[in-house]
Amino acid sequence: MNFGIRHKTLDFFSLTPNTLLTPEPRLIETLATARAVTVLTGAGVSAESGIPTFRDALIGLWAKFDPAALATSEAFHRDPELVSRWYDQRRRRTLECQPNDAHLALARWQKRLAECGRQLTLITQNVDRLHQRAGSKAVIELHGTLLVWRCTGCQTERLEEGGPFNEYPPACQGCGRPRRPAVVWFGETLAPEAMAAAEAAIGECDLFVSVGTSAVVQPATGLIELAIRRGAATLEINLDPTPISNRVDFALYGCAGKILPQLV
Ligand code: BV8
Ligand code: ZN
Repeated sequence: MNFGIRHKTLDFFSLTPNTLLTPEPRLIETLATARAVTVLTGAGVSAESGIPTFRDALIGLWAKFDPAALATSEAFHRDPELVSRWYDQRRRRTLECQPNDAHLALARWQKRLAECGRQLTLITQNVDRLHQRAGSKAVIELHGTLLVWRCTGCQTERLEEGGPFNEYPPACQGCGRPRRPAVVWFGETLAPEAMAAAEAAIGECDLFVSVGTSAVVQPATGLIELAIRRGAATLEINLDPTPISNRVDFALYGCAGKILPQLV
């Protein structure tokens, strides 16, 4: 669906609880008629659940580390205890958090579209599984998840939803080798099946929505470029403008937890 010249509604406003969203009629029309919606989320969609965005993921004692430096297999091999402690602290914090109104609105939207023979595919860069806990189905996790840990030896994976490990890094019960979080580190390639599913969803959507991402990390950001090139209608919902803000058809700025429930 192409609107000829790309209209840009840069509504810079911060939604307070009682501010009603007044998006332009063409956005309402696009939302109401879209047959196949593909949504890509980033850390900003989990911010209102109390999970720091990736840029702020280093709070307290981690403040002295650069996240991209810790989120690498080199860092894990250099200091497996430090890196596994950082990830386990994020895992346990994630388990204490609840899905917020943005997660719940996306799950409701997906359910509502399915009930009338349309579809919403959710692709996430997040590793917290809050979309799934909010009820979203068939979530494509581009960067894996903190909640599954994988043996570096026999590759056995196990869902970890309990308390702290008794040693760092935790050892594999089968072969004794160290286990790591089943996330995609910087410098590691994304799971081919996740990328293929994401590219297919972008290929068939008539509306693409980017929510809560700084649109910097590759190849996830490449998916946004693909949606723009394909001519799907494109909407960005974010706290701040990003490198894609002047290329999308519609842009709404504010908290996803306030904007999404009103849109849906
Ligand atoms: C790869 C798991 C092949 C780990 C993560 C091409 C060009 C340039 C660089 C590269 C390139 N190709 C590869 C690279 C290198 C690298 C990369 O992209 N670097 C970046 C920094 C430039 N990519 C890779 O290494 C990828 N692998 O391509 O393999 C290869 C290999 C080697 C060399 C070349 C190619 C792997 C990338 C995956 C890394 N793993 N996560 C972990 O979590 O610890 S990514 C990690 O960062 C997070 O998962 C998250 O996805 C990402 C951060 O991005 P965002 O989600 O956008 O979060 P961010 O904090 O940045 O932004 C939050 C946004 O929300 C903000 O804009 C804010 O305004 C907004 N917000 C805040 N609150 C709210 C809100 N919005 C709405 N409401 C709110 N309340
Ligand atoms: Zn093992």
